[in-house]
Amino acid sequence: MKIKVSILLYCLLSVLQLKADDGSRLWLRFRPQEVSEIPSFSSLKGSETSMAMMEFQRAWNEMTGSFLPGTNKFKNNTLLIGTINDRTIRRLHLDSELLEAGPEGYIIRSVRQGKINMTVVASADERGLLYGVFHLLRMIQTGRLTSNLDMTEKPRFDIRILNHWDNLNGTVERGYAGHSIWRWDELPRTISPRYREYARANASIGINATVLNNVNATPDILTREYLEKVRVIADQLRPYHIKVYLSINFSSPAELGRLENSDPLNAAVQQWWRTKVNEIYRLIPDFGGFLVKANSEGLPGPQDYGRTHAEGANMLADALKPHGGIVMWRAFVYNPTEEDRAKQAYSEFVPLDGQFRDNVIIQVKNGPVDFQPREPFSPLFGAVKKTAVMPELQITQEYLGFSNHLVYLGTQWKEFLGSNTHCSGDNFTVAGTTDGSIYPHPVSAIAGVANIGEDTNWCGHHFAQANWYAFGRLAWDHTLPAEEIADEWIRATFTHDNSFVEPVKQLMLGSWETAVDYMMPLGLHHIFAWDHHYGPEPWCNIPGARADWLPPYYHNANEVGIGFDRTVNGSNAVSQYCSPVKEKYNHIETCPEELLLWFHHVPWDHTMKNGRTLWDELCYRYDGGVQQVRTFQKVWDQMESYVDNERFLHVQSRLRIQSRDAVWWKDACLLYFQTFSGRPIPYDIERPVHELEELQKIKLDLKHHN
Ligand code: BDP
Repeated sequence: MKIKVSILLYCLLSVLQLKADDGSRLWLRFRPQEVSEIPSFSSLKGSETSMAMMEFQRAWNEMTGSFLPGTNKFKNNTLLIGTINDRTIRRLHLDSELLEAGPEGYIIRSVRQGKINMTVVASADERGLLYGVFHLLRMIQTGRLTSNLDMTEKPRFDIRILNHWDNLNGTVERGYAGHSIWRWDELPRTISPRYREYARANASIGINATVLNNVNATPDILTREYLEKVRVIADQLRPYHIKVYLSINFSSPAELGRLENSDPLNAAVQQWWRTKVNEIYRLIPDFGGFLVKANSEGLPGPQDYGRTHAEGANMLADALKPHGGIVMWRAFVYNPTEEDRAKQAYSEFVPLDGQFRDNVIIQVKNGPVDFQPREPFSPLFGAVKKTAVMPELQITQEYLGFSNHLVYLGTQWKEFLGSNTHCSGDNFTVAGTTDGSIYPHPVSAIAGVANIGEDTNWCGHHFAQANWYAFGRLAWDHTLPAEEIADEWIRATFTHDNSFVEPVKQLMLGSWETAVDYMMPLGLHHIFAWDHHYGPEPWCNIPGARADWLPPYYHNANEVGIGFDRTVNGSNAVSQYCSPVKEKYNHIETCPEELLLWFHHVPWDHTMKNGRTLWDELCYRYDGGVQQVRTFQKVWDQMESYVDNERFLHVQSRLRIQSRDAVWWKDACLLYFQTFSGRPIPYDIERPVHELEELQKIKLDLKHHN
């Protein structure tokens, strides 16, 4: 009877536990029922004050209700956590391996001393030790801890940085998870506990840097008042080894310093920056540097004074150099000229290669246009050789359904990072040309535009957390398969029960292609609604607006066909790629169908590889996307018993929105493009449920998202 009561109580408790999860703990969940198996560590040896040790004990406490006892005498199953400076670690003769792994690298190894088996986490530096401990914890969560561990890890990119597009008034540009986590109005006095939690979450996936404010920066961020606030945030993030960077406005000398201009060749301007940078480093000695959006989308820059991007970047680089700071200079530039927008960044930056200081990195978005659901890689990757280039990914889902749609981006980023540029050699992937392995530079980096806000679950959609996670994991090691990352994340975030893990993983892995299919299949791009970018508006035509901000510029639908001719007969954007990529994209027969309408204007009756006409294939792709989201709903509903109620219902309701939105996209695009193709929608696919005129009237008021 007693046993029965306790079993009942246990079941009740687990149900209650299942019910109570708001997602705020992200993937850092270590309660006994949340980890795969609690390891049989008997004691712990290491420096108690290190952050690595504290994190281990915090997790152990969550797992077992107590702390792992410290020891001076080794017992079987002792866990050793220490740096090269620890006597016990030194006795293991790992020095050369640890130095080789570098300050952020680490070793996790099972060692045997006499009759005693131990697990060792060791590093050359506290930073690596912390990453090593988080790796150990991940193995515990996901059931990968074994008794014959032998791994050495070090990050592929030196700087793994989040870009917050957060404004000083608390709004977040393209943010869909509530207000900014930086509470500028309360700082520096009030310190939100979220700052530490944010740093911890980032450190747990290897992120080591963050830009606090929007690339569309106001000069105010450099006032003393704001720098005092930045200092407090930096102090909060430092224990987790996260360095702070700031976006700056190029006109700051004129606007804040009241100088006559902000010309980078003006000695007074150069002096202003030097003084400002010195002030910053007095407050924040380990400050990382500046991120700069200049002469882009109306922002000021060196070209306002007839100077080049290199002259602008170098002026800032010179001011930062004595302190070890760097400049991340964005290549996201385009103007309403005759030149195809997709070509402009390359035309601007390739001729400047070699003119930048060695503490400047050019930050390039993954695609040549702008974070579209699918783009080919930007031709700047591989082409710029003498200057360091860093990829910029968008974690926040500006063009992928905000925080309403479930879209796992690990697959998109893998496609991009693995793209072969063929510049200078056969195996010159985007990842290889940026991580320092092919073109060595003093520093390598990768950035992700953050999807983090004040929402309890941090990212709006519970599954959007997976994209934050995947960014960190890929920045650490871009060779990790998207599938493995999804697997880890699901086990850590939800449960390690395979009946949940497998179907949910498949759903995640297919979710990006699904979104591409119901939004912009076959290389279509930039056909979303004006301004807020949510929902379809392929017809959008705002009188007086720049052509390259309007969808018809990109899809060019007419009676003949659809797509942007970027071949040698069209805008010739293909010429910016190295051979044989150039030829592959140029010929309609060899151009991957996923990018067909990106590079070609294709007749409606063009025969696709599967024998369908282009028009029919377009219809089947849109419909396929819709059907896939319906499948996601079915899969998710079957997962009810594995997930706490709160998260289950939340995801369920978002999938309903996604399903309705997918139909909206499909109907809008097919009914609109049908006005050009004049062909019927194949009769075996679902019929439209909207009228085109009705869809064209939709005007969402989503201004607050900008
Ligand atoms: C676009 C966004 C805009 C950003 C810009 C950028 O719509 O809000 O300011 O990119 O990256 O995608 O600078």
